[in-house]
Parts: sequence; structure tokens; C-alpha cells
Amino acid sequence: MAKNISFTRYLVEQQRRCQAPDGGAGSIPPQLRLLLEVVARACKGISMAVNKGALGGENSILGSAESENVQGEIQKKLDIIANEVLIEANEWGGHLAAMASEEMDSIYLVPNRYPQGEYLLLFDPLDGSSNIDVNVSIGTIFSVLKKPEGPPGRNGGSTEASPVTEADFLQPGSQQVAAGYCIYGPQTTLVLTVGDGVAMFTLDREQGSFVLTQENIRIPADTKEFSINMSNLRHWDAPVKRYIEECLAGADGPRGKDFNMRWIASMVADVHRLLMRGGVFMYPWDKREPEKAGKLRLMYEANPMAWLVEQAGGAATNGRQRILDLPPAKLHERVAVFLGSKNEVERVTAYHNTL
Ligand code: AHM
Ligand code: MG
Repeated sequence: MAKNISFTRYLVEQQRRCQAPDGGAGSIPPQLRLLLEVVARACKGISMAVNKGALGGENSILGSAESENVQGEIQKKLDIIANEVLIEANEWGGHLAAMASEEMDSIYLVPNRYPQGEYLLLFDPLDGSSNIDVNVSIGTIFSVLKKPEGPPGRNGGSTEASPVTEADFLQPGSQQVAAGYCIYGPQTTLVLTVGDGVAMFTLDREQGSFVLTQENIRIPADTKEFSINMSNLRHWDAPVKRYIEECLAGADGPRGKDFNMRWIASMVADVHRLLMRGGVFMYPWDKREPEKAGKLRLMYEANPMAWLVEQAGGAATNGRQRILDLPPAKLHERVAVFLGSKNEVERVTAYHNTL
């Protein structure tokens, strides 16, 4: 790997490698490149805010904003700041038609004063909110879709484009054209796929830019590490209990090996770990709120992470089906999540489909 490849240079060279200006796995047309560069710039801004923590007196980014999001969750100040940073960075560039966020009830249309592009951006601006105030890794997760074809619009077309609606966003994860996350931990690291493997970029604060630090990330098919909130054990369904009990039985049990457990309670951090060294991450359905399919959101948490994991050779299901095949019914839909090392995800999925 050549030294000091910036995020921009990676995107340009990736597009050249693909030789497919407007399609095909790994292709990065100019509008998409601009979009990804803007997202990376916004993540840099969020990283700076995260680093400030309690500094800034009354302007400290820590603590509650004393408001709720559409899902009834108390918003932290940083949830709102990160959401604003992403919107302000992305709305004017002409690459987007609309955005959707965990922190906004409905979709955000690019204002009329700006040109409209062909992409849709979805994000969880600040994942792992419960970890903000305790100085534990948090992150931003994003997913990019193409706006479904319609009449030409403000970019020079003769008729106005039909306005983007929530229905335009409701595409299965297999339709994503880019997905990734930025983790704000000991290092700030951006992880990206455009459908041609997974690449990782570390923020070089002296240069002020993301630098390519790993390509072709691969998740081993087997693992001895699982990641789940064990305090919910009594609420789980039989297949999840069976899988975890077998892991806990260790070398003397049916698995014949000892397992380790990690739970950071920031999906970005737990997924980052399994991309680096393997593992299986689970947030299953449970009986606490039986009407909800799971805790995590399909469109801006599960789909981007599922695609990254698949692109790294892993697997991702809701316990029964591949996450990327699920047709979303609404923007803030929730889903059960099992993802990571292929053989473990296939095992826990088989337990669901046979019990
Ligand atoms: P958030 O997007 O509001 O932060 O919620 C999602 C987070 C995930 O990052 C993490 O895996 C999970 O919630 C932790 O939940 P719990 O506290 O129930 O273990
Ligand atoms: Mg989240």
C-alpha cells in the first residue's frame, strides 16, 4: 500500500480502477465522491466537538438536550449538534436530494435555494449516545441510496422533479451505493464501502485529513468472541438463549471451546472490533417491548453495518433472513441484528429457523 493516501485520493483512484463511470460495484461517480468527501468533513467536525467534552463551560457538549426524538429517546446535546453538522455540511453541495436521520421525525428535503442531486443520505449522527458523557467510543453511521428515477429536476431539466418522499427512501439495504461509519475513539477512524471491499482511514490531526490505513478488511469466519447485552438474557427467545448458553458452556459444552464476551454499548465500537479481529454482534428481539422487532434501526444502523460486514466476508441477518434483503416499511423501522463472523451468524440463524 502506497504511503499517505488521503481519503480524496482513495476515492479518485477507486473510480479510475472501476472504469465504470456510472455503475458497477465500487464505482464512485463525481456526485457520490463529493457526497462522501462532505460526509468525511462533517465527521471531522463532529470529532472536534467530541474531543472538547466538558470544555467550553456553558457550551459544553456533554449532557442532555432535554428533548426527545421521534422514537421517544432523550436526546443528548451532542446528538443534536452532530445532526446539525451533517445537515449543514450536506445540504448545499448539489449532490443530495434529501436526508433522513435518527434524530429527525421525517425526511429533510434539500432547500429550494440549492440544486438537487440524485442521492439520498441516511444517518445516525451520534451512535452510542449513552456513552457520550462517560468518555467511551461513539460514532456516526451513514448509508447512501440513489433517488429512484423520476422526471428531471432543478439541475437543468425542463420540468420540476417530483418531490422526494419517504417512500423513495424505503429501499432494501442491497440498494445502497455507499455505507460506512466514523468512530470517535482513541483514534478517529472512518470505515467505508462502496461495494468493492472495506477500507479504513485514520484522521491525521496534524494534516487535518483522513489517511488510508487499511484496505480489504476481512472478518475471519470463525470466532471465540460474542457481543450482546447479557442483562437482557431473561427476555430473549429460545434460539438466542440456546446460542449464548452454548457459548457460555465453553470447552466442556457442545461448542468445545471457551468464548470471550465484549459489550461496549456503542454499535460502532462493537462492530469496529469485529471488523478488526472477528466476533459476532447481536441485538435480538426481546420481550420487554414485544411489538418492536428489535432496538436498532434498519435503515441507518443495521443496513450500513450489514453491508460493511458482508463486504468484509461476514454475514448479517435478523435471525431468519439476510438484513440487506429486508424491504423497509417505514423510515424508523427497527430490526433484530446478528452480524459478524460468518459461521457464528449462520449458526444462530439456523437455531432460529429450526426451533
Ligand atoms: P443510539 O443510536 O440511541 O445510541 O442507540 C443505539 C445503541 C447502539 O449503539 C448499541 O449497540 C445499543 O444502543 C446499546 O443498547 P443497550 O444500552 O440497550 O445495551
Ligand atoms: Mg444508534
